[in-house]
Amino acid sequence: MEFNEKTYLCKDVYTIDGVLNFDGKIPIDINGRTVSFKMDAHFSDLLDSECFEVKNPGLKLYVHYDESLKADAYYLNIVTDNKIIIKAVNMRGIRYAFKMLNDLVKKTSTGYSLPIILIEDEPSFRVRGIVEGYYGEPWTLEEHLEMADFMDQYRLNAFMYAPKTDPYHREKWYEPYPEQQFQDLCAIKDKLAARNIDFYYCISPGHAQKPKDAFKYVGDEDFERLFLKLKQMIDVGVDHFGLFLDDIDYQLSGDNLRLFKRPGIAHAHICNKVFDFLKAHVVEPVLVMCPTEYHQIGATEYRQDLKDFLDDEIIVFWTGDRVCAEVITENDAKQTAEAFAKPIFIWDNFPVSDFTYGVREFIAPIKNRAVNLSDYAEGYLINPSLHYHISKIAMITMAHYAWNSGRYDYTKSFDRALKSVSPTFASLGQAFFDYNYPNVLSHGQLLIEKQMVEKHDYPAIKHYMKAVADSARQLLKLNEPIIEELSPWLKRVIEEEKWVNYIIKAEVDKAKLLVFLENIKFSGGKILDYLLIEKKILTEEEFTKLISKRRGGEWYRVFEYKRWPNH
Ligand code: LOG
Repeated sequence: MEFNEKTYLCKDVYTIDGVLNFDGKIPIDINGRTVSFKMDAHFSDLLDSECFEVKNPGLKLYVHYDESLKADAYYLNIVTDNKIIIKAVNMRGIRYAFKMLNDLVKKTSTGYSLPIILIEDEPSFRVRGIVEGYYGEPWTLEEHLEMADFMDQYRLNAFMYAPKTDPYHREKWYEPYPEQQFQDLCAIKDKLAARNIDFYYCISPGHAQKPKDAFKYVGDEDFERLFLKLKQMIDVGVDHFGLFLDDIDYQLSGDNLRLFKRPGIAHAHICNKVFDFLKAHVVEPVLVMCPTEYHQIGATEYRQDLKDFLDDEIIVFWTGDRVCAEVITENDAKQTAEAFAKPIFIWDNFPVSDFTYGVREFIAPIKNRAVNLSDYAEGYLINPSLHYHISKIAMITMAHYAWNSGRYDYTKSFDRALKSVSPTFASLGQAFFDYNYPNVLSHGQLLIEKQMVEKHDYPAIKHYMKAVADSARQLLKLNEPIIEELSPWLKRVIEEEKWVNYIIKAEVDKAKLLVFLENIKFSGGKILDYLLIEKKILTEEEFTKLISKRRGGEWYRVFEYKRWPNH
């Protein structure tokens, strides 16, 4: 057996090309006395009842506690003499081992079979997950509940609830959640807990419209309001927290300035005080803070203050260079980890699309992250877009990277992510996905598109755009939630093909074109933009207003333009 669908991201897999065959379901005997995870005796619930049945006699299954393993790692050995041995150090590791065991089963003509195999698997990043930290409507309750299963499937173990537009997270941080919203959060937390996924309750108290409303680091008044809010969550069992101080005006004034002098000192103070409060109420609480300076590389005065004054156990977020990092190199991570001298988590701003104001959605894999970032960062989380189903594509790829950065292959991972919707979705959509691909991490096919226009290769352009529009038309016929989210972009490229053809035939009705360009959905492809420039169809002002402004500046492009300017 080679690395297949199931095992391709495992750290080490050993097989001897043999299989154990069973007539009917695979009988499993979970031997109580060898289970050293006695407190979690419900392992049979983790077996796929389609293909396994718990009975004696059967394959003897041993589950051992092994403290030499990393958190979430597992060891799964299926051996010839009817034994299955699982080792792990925590419940998640066991969970992943059982999942792999289920995945390894093959249906045969008379029953099921299992390969003779040894898997030693462990994650690159200790913490892997989602930080729902974008500007825009939070995902719905249904989406959050489905997300728990999704995260379980892809071995993501941390979910941070922090949508900027949830008023109780940021704007009205001091007001307790209304009953219904609180119940919804509890439902999300409970479902995640049932799948051994940590729910982080995050709060962003630094945001204020006017300086007079700024958080009062001096005195107890604001701390009491903050603690009351945290207590609401502590009381229902939450033990992971986030204190987010990103995107705030961090200049101190009044008493805050007099007492604390610099924002880094004030921020260390609020975090330490919150952490002390948590420690007084929760067993082993976890606190992650997002500093205001989250995207620089290396040391700054503010970071030096966090290094000097922040409790060493508080974890610090970093987004990589320039918010949406086109590239995160080992050196960037090393310098930043040293600057904080605290454990760091990476907040990867992909596939978040809030900065495009609804213009773009990104369907592309995570790439350009050094293979050994986990040497410097303990956690790797991504900030998705407000479209849950669209975000799942990039999230699958990030889950692959976070589990095994060394074996991560973004092309392969992207292909698998697209196929996770359905193989039909992946194949019918190919031309559309290629066209839409350009994003903060990649130019996609833009160079090819530009060359086609420069060479006036109109047959090639027509052929290219027809494939894109056909692909979009096919996708629109599918009945998937992701299609509903994508449909404005699919419809846009279908129309775009028409305009490309009008331009090639020199049959442009400019008034109608201007109406069409009022549509603010843009794909990544730029054939139409290039043709509009080439044929001088729009005035400069029109082009700026209708196209460039909406597409936005390419401020995140650090790779060619900023970091290596001489290339
Ligand atoms: C915000 C984030 C937003 C993202 C992308 C962080 C730490 N904070 O520039 O809420 O979704 O950029 O627009 C951000 O990234 N600030």
